[in-house]
This record gives sequence, C-alpha cells and structure tokens, in this order.
Amino acid sequence: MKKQGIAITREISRSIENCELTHLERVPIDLKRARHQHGAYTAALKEAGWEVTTLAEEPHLPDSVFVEDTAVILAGLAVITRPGSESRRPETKSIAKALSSMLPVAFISDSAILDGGDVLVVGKKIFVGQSSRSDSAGYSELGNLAKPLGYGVETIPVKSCLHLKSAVTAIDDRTLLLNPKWVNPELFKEYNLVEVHADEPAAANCLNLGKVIICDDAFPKTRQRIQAAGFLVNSISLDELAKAEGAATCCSLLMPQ
Ligand code: CIR
Repeated sequence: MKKQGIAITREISRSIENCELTHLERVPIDLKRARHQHGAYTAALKEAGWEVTTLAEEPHLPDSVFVEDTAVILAGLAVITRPGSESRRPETKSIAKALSSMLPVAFISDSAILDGGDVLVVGKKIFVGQSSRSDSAGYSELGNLAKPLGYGVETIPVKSCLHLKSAVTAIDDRTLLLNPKWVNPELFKEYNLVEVHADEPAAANCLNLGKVIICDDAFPKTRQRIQAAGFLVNSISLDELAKAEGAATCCSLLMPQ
C-alpha cells in the first residue's frame, strides 16, 4: 500500500464516561471495549498506509480521543481550533505541540469558537457547519487563514446533529456522502452525492483514507451504497465510541503527504 501521510490519534481517556453529549442520552461506556475498537481503528489507518502518531492519554479530558475537533489541517498550515464546548478547550494544547513539529500553526482566537467536526475540506473547498459548536467568528477567522492559501470557504446550515461532518463527509474530492434530513443536498450541487440509507441517519460520517473508506459496521445498508458507487470500504465497529457521539472522522487528524 502506498504511503498516504501522517495521522494523529490519541488514546481514549479513562474519564470518557463524562463526555459531552448533545443529542444522545448518557449510557455506560465500556472503556475496555472502546479501547479495543480504537485499537482496530488505528490498525485500519496503518493498513491503509498512514503512519500513526498516537498521543498519550489525557485522563482528565473526557473527549480528548476526538482529536478532529481540535485542529483543521490545510495544505501547509494547521489551524488550532477553539472548541465550542468549554470542557474541550484544554485539549488543544498538546495537539498544537504535536502539530507544530510538523507544520506551521495558526490559532482561532478567544473571541471565536470552531470545532474541527464542523469543517469539511474537499480539495480546495472548505465547508463550515453552523452548529452549536462553531460560530460566525470562527468561520471568518478560518476563512482569513485559508483564503490566502487558495481555498474557497462557505458556511452550511445543519440541523438535528452535532457537527457538519455528522451530516456530510467526502468519500473522494468529487463525491459526498450525506444525510439529506440533516443538511440540504442542494448546497452541494457540484458534487456526486451518495445518500445514507433512511434507516441509518448517523451513517454519513465516513473517513476517506485515500484508497479505502472507513465506515462504522452499524450501517450495512449505507455501506452497500458506497460500494455500489465504486468505493472500497473497510467496516469496523465503533459503537462504543458512538455512545460518546464520536464517529469515524473524529478520532484522527490526517496530514496527507
Ligand atoms: C463532543 O460532544 O464534543 C464529543 N462527545 C463528541 C465529539 C465528536 N467529534 C466529532 O464529531 N468531530
């Protein structure tokens, strides 16, 4: 398998049961099982050609496994976010440290909020979700950093879900997987669209690893649709992390080479 780039992940915090929850009821999380699933996720990244750097556990930061929310990786720049949830803001410190040894870094200011889960980068286009975790100041600060690098930036309303990438992800630079009940497909007319199966509303969050797409094996009907569109899928179990409202993209930051 061709080398794809570097991926950053983080060990699951022992306090994950105290995670933030927005749309789900709190249910017990089996830490051992969650760690096992996270191990399989890391293995899938490696198998797909990514060199994985796994950061140490943050025992007092329940959501810190969801590294995606702490940074946005652009071509030649890492933007460290200011997460919308106050409990998650300390997560950025170690991420900024790790990324600054790999890329120039810039920061979202204290007067804005932005979660990486709201930022969908597709080629040179950036879509920023209007969720409870990201505001217009976060959108404009990201735009001011990204536009000089050649990116076009647009805001997208989302409803009934946590982040933009709960509703839509890219399975390649021309193809998006989306839930039309959570985000308006009309806003993505220039792309080929694959819709999640109506029985699987939470299935839109898939992780494009280059040659293979990582999906949660809880969504077999949507998997079939992705495969029918010509993509290679690796389905893995992520249900323990899903109890914390996490999904496939949330657990890594990818720096393609
Ligand atoms: C939170 O509410 O922040 C976490 N419990 C879940 C974050 C999932 N992250 C993501 O979708 N990018």
